[in-house]
Amino acid sequence: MSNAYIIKYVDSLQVVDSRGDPTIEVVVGTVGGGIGRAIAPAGASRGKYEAVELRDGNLSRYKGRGVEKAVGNVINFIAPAIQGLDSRKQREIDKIMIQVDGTQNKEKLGANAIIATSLAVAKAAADTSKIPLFQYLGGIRARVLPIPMLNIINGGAHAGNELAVQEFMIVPIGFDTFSEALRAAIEIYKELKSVLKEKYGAHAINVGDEGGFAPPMKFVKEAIEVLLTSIKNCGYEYENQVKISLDAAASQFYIENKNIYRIDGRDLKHEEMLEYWKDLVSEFPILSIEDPFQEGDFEGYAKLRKEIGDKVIIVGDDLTVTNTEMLKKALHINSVMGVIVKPNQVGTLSETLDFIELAKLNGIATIISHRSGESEDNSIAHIAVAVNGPFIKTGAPARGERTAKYNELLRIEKYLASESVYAGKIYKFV
Ligand code: 2PG
Ligand code: MG
Repeated sequence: MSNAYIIKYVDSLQVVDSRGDPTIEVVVGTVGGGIGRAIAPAGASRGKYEAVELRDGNLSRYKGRGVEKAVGNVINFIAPAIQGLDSRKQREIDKIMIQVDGTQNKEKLGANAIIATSLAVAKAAADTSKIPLFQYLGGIRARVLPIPMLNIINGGAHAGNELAVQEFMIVPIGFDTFSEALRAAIEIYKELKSVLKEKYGAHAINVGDEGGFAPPMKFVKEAIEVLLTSIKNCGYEYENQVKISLDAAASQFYIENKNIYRIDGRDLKHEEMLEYWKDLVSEFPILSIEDPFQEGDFEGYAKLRKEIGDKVIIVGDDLTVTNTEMLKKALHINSVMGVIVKPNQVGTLSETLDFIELAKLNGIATIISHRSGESEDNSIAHIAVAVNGPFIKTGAPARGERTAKYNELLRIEKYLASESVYAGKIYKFV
């Protein structure tokens, strides 16, 4: 039994994320000299049932957005509880943090403190073994490079425009390798810039939180049409090569006291919203729609799935919040065909992997995902390959915090060489 994996120290500090907000970094070191470093991301369109991101609330510093309490929690409570343990005992370590926290939603220590530690522990163990994180997590099975969903037009809570739908993504499915798929996406992203500039003027090429353009548009169809034009101008086919995915993030344009959805300058009742999605799907080559209704509406998702599930993947994000209990509820009434996986929504790596396992066992597609507030941390690229895809969503192919993930996937593909498989080649699309 080697001592090399024993956790020697756990340290933490406040760093800054891609939106200019403070966030927490945790560093874990093992006796064998392994080092793991992880940074918590942060969402803007957060689900109601996500684990709690602890912020200081001290308005005289960082307008209340500081995470010094979370940093203190790592140093004062988490470090003493896990130092001296074997870093490979991920489940045990995650359980200890859950116990030390003692709340349902990790509000005491903060899910940001816990997830950064949980990921740093895994990275420290991988580093001690001198193998990449994806192999440490996935072993010899890990070899499928995920299909990227690239958000190249930003709306909703991520942009200063009038688009109700939050994300308009291109999905390069019909390619032989991840790098070729990414190449196509990059070409389309650059083409979109020209198309937007020509049609709407220079101010249309400003970007939103995830690196996609945030043009002054109001209508969902308008955004889809410029995407299709850009795909076509690049010489790609949109039925078999590059598809479109949407994240409606509908809770953001749902007006609860009136029970309506405000989209495209109209107020739609539930039934009308359902018809809206049906029409859109019959008109455009849409691969998936994430959060088409507000987050409490498990039945609404199920109804839509029944109507259009033979054509598109209905995806839960705010609905399922990387939480196995929520996914069980969704499975029970057939609400979703795909789920977003965000480690910080639940707060530990082992709970994230359990969620992925539950989804996979039930034939639900997993989309490992970034948050709108990100950093150079590339853990999700490794998790996506560790669990063999099928999808990853991590923004536009631009801005360092987004390219950190794409670049890591390029490195992993090169590392795996002929062992690697692109998920687009083996995934069966609806
Ligand atoms: C989403 C995410 C990531 P946020 O809704 O899927 O794109 O946004 O991190 O703001 O919740
Ligand atoms: Mg979402």
